[in-house]
Amino acid sequence: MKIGVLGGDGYCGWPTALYLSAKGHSVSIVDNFMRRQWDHELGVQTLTPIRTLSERLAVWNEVSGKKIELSVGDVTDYEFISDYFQAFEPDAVIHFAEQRAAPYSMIDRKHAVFTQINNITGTLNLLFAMREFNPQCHLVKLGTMGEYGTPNIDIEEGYITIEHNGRRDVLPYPKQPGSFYHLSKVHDSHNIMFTCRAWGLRATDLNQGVVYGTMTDEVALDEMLINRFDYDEVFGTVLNRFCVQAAMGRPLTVYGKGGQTRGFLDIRDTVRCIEIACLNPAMEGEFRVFNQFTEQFSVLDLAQLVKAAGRKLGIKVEVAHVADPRVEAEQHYYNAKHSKLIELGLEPHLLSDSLLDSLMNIAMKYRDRIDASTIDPQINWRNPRNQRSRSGKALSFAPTESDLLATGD
Ligand code: NAD
Ligand code: USQ
Repeated sequence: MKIGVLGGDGYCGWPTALYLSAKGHSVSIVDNFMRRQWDHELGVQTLTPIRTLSERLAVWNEVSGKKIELSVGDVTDYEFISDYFQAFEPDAVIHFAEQRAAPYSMIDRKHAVFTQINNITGTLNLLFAMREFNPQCHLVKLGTMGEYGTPNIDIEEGYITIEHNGRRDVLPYPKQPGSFYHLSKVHDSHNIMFTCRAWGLRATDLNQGVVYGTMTDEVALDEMLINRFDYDEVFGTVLNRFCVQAAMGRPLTVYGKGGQTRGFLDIRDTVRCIEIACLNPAMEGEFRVFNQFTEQFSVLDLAQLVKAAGRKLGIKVEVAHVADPRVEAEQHYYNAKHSKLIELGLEPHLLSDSLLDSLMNIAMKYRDRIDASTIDPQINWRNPRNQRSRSGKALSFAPTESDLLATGD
């Protein structure tokens, strides 16, 4: 298949591009390197020393004998994305290219506005480009389990059957997202669903849980292919953060009571799920939703698992309960369905002892690169105005001209 990987320089996109290329698909990456700029803006960096995208692509070409194309550009630029569709004519396009950190979207008004403009405009542009140039193309869109929030009933895969006043219908599952970032995904889902209905487009929304790990078979082929591994308060996801905190010998930052329960998956399952979605496309006019995770854990469960893994490596790990900077339920019911990808052939990599050991080993290996000042949570959901950076200076976010037009500044 000809597959476009939008956001192919990122944490999920890079290993996905390599995996699909290794499987013999013709892969083309789109990225505008915004994510590297956001790291500069916040003064944070990945634990693993990632190379420039052009260096990585040259090494992949050398070790695999396969070529991945690259188009540098912004998905929110309609001219760019239209040219891309006409030149590459993809069978499937995988859309990772969004601002994906909930804390980033909660810094202040500008970051909230930026996140929603970047994410929603990019997805809308894609939908229009598909309609105009390639209506048969299958959109594989990364959504998030966080779209559903934490309702006190089971979470279904996208739709729920409701009986009301003696009538019955299958309706989109209610959404109760917990940040401006998670809200952007809900808005995307609605736009995609509408265009499938109105224009007959085909799309799969992958409501992905929290991803952990960094290694895939392809990434492991050469140190220069190494993937990101974020651990800072903004882009670091919880299990990756806990492994780094354990390696530093500092107490694990469990927010609040730690009963927050989420779906999790190994990065190796992310890449496989994407392949499964591409190989089994949605039908014309269909808006399909898969819940993409393999196991659910509470934050406190994860902290205890990391503590046990540390003990095996001779590291004493303590668990701290820090005030929760987010507005979220700290104890709640959680039971989310996730059978559709398994039915299509996913064989999950579960969070076994050995996997946790290997995660801890990565954290130990790059321990010298850890910046301890980036760990503590400073972005507060309750007070998103007047936030200051760690240095005490105002955050140096540089909005683009279109942001300024859009926000009226
Ligand atoms: P990431 O930040 O590492 O990668 C995103 C990539 O998209 C970056 O390389 C960035 O430069 C690029 N990008 C962003 N906006 C762009 C634009 N307008 N034009 C072109 N490129 C742009 O994020 P990730 O962790 O790889 O996440 C990828 C997707 O998966 C996101 O949509 C995210 O919401 C979703 N997701 C991630 C996780 C997770 O745990 N990492 C979990 C669930 C869902
Ligand atoms: N948490 C802690 N301590 C920490 C960091 C996080 O207790 O040091 C808690 C958070 O309060 C939250 C949970 O862990 O309850 C998950 O937080 P996270 O930062 O790992 O994940 P989240 O903000 O939800 O976002 C990540 C990705 C996002 C994706 C989402 C999937 O950054 O792109 O959409 O996971 S989901 O959580 O299913 O919505």
